[in-house]
Amino acid sequence: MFEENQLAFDRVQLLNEEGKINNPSSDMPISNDTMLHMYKWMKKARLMDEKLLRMQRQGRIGTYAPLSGQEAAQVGSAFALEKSDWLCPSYRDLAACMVHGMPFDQVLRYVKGHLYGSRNAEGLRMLPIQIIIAAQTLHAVGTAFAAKLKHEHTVSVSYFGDGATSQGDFHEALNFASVYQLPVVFFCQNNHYAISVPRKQQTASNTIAQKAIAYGIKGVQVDGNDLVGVYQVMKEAVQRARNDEGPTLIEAETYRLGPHTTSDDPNKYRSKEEVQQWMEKRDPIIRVKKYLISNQLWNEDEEQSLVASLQQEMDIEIDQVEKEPTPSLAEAFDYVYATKSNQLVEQQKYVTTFSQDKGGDLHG
Ligand SMILES: Cc1ncc(C[n+]2csc(CCOP(=O)(O)OP(=O)(O)O)c2C)c(N)n1
Repeated sequence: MFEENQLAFDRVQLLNEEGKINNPSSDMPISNDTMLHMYKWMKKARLMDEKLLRMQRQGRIGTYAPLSGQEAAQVGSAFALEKSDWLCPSYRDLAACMVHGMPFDQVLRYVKGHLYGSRNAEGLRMLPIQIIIAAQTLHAVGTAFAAKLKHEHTVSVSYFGDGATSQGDFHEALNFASVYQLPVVFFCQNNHYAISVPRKQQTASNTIAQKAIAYGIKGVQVDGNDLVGVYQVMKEAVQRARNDEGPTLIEAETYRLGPHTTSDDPNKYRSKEEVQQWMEKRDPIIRVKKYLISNQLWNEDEEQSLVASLQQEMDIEIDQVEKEPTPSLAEAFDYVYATKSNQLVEQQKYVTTFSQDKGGDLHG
């Protein structure tokens, strides 16, 4: 008979809230240079998030799902991947997508709802950003299964939230990956809410990591706001997968500072005090900055010039993407299937004729 307390998990944390390493005598898994590089990515992600939120309010992009608060989880984990690994993201994982190689101008097309916003550059091993909750857990299993059959040493990573663990897809994915010992890392960002449903109402299990036990795979719980801890557990999980030692479920405990999307008001389902606590004490960016400053690797002048140059870079790219012409409606039929069905050919013909009747303008 299993008791709940037999499933206790140690929560990995290397860099604490004060920006100090918990066990300074142990080897740091990241060099100082890499840490600074990762910090710049986290900063870029935060600034991008704030910018996109403002752009949504101005009606320049569509519904947006902010990632602020989850930068350590996304940047730390994506840094542990090789470019040849597969990334299967959800709508909130734009920082992980960018670290893996999605350029900012493509992020802009995606958030604008541009027809080609989900078309990845040649060679980028990233599946289209998933809105259907937990579907990407199965997609990662699919790419990992293919890699195994082809004897490729690539790993597939699925990014999803705590809410996704209530979907059947999640359980099917863990089961299949475990039975076939596939090279997959299931990376759950437990940000404590699925829209307005709190983690406690999502599952009665003590942790999400413990769900791994039922599937016979390794489970790890990590402080998701600790860049160094996340990197370390992810690196180990990726290595295990690459060595044919099977899948891992990682629970990165983090917090979404903003709304679920630009369509909801989080004040309706959580207290200001709770948010404030996470912002002041556990912000993943502040913690890394403290570490860098106290180790003389960074200072306020450098911070200011980084912010200014990132803002400028983003503004230039936003301006360019906003000037791009809107694709025609007829093009929307071109990439649905490799070979168009008769019905699609017909519809495309109709749309093209209709648009010519209207002088090429379908929007007027
Ligand atoms: C299959 C499916 N059911 C419901 C929805 C509606 N929906 C959109 S986001 C969301 C909550 C997801 O929460 P979680 O998995 O914790 O991810 P988070 O948004 O916190 O990153 C739901 C239920 C959906 N997109 N897909």
